[in-house]
Amino acid sequence: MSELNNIALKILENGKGILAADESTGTMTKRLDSVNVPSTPENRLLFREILFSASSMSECIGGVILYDETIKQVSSKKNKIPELISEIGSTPGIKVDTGAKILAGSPEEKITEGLDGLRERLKEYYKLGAKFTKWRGVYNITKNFPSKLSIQSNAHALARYSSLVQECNMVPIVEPEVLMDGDHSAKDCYEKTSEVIKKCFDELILHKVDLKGIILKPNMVLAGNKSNEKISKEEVAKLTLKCLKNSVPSEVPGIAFLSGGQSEIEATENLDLINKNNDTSFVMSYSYGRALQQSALKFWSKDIKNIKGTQKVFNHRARMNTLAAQGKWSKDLEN
Ligand code: 5MM
Repeated sequence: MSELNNIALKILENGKGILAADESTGTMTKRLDSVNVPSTPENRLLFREILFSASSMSECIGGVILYDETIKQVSSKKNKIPELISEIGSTPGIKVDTGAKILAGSPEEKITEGLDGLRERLKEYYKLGAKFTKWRGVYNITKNFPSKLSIQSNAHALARYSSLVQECNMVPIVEPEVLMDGDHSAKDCYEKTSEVIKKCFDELILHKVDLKGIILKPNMVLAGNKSNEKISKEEVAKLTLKCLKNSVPSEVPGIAFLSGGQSEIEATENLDLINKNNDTSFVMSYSYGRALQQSALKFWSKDIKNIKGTQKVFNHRARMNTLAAQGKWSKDLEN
């Protein structure tokens, strides 16, 4: 099992983070629609290949989470995408859940599906070159939610997924995302995130998952995006660290935050403050989707042939986040 621990540590070494490029076709289509680029398989590949061949990939991006479509595509230079990622010095990974669906028994909540046939799919992804995987559970905060049912059933699914992934010699990223949508307070987010993460680890342990061979991908502790509460960056870092210190077993080698709808700068600034104050044994890095890609996508959409320019925008964001993952970022570096 130490092999899995090595993979997890390598992905997050020296401030490296993860590029979450695993948008399903539906989500990627929304992203491309928002910048008026047609969502064709060719365009989805073109944008992603530009990122995967950028120079920051070898210094900053320890792992890339792919979607089923992308892991099977071939680059413009006729390289298989996982090979392109490995050759540049990063690690290919794959999203293996099949999405969040209505939770029977609590229809306003979601349960993530994809366990049926997972063992066989994992073998296929492993052969295609994947070294790690991702599964995301989602939870909403309202007066009555997340319910015990959603907390329990998503934790169970994350644990069954993780156990199957380790059986296939890959590192599972465990992503329980407590959404920032809503008017809840940071205190509510702190409490619910703690409860959700603790339940995940209860189930991971029950399913005999080797905690040294996983990466946890949690949300930061934030006030809801419709809340009037003004919480400082310092408070976000303090509450996030306190939450993780109290709910994550010390064997876990690494934590890679999702950005969850924060702006690019917010996601970098919060990560930096978390690291400047990190009094835990955990590596605290990033596994960002939107917060790594937004500006690059916007730039690219103006001229989809401008590869160098797009890579420059992406390289900057990746470098800023890698500095933040070491607590070495400052606002003046943005200019
Ligand atoms: C990249 O987006 C992933 C979800 O895609 P689908 O909704 O299409 O399945 C998502 O799981 C992502 O990996 C994480 O939420 C992190 O992304 P953000 O944008 O929150 O950093």
